[in-house]
Amino acid sequence: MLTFKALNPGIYVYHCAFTPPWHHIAQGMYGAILVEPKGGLPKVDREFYVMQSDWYTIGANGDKGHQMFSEAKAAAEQPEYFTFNGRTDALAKLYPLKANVGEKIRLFFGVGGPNIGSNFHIIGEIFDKVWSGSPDTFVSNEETWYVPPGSVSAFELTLQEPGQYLLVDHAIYRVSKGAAGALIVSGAWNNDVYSPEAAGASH
Ligand SMILES: [Cu+2]
Repeated sequence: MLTFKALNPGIYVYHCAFTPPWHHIAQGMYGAILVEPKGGLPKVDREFYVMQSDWYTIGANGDKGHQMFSEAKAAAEQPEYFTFNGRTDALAKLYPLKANVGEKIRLFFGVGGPNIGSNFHIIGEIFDKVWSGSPDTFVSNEETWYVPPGSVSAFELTLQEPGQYLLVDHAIYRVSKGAAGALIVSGAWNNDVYSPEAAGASH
């Protein structure tokens, strides 16, 4: 058994350090750990955890069947796939994030890597607050925020309109390799904010 005192409030990456750690990290052996300040973080309506990864297979993107790991592609930093939460379709199709118009959302977005940081962005939204490190120090009104490998940042936002919002790495060709997810927001359309109503907006 192991015990430790979490002394520094923030949101962090943990990962396996077994030799060689880069190989274990490349297999997805990491996660996010939240250390709340005394008394906890301010309450929000929804919290989500998303982690981006880059994957190196001997086969090309889209090849079927079991894919062996390519040490050469990993060393060259040429991934075949990017994923949010472990699969290219995890948030895009299988488990989209869901919220309602007007809710306060806190989204923790991290990068396990092993190699490639993310330029995190939600298409159609400005983040109210972004913080890396202490929750006491934050930036307001950001649209894209760099999250390096081995780090997690927190994104606080409220959606004013219903619809399907796309989470992406804004190094945008990575979307074609899987760096995409969906946030589906339900509620009434507000013509005051955006008009006319977007086609396909959900109610
Ligand atoms: Cu490991």
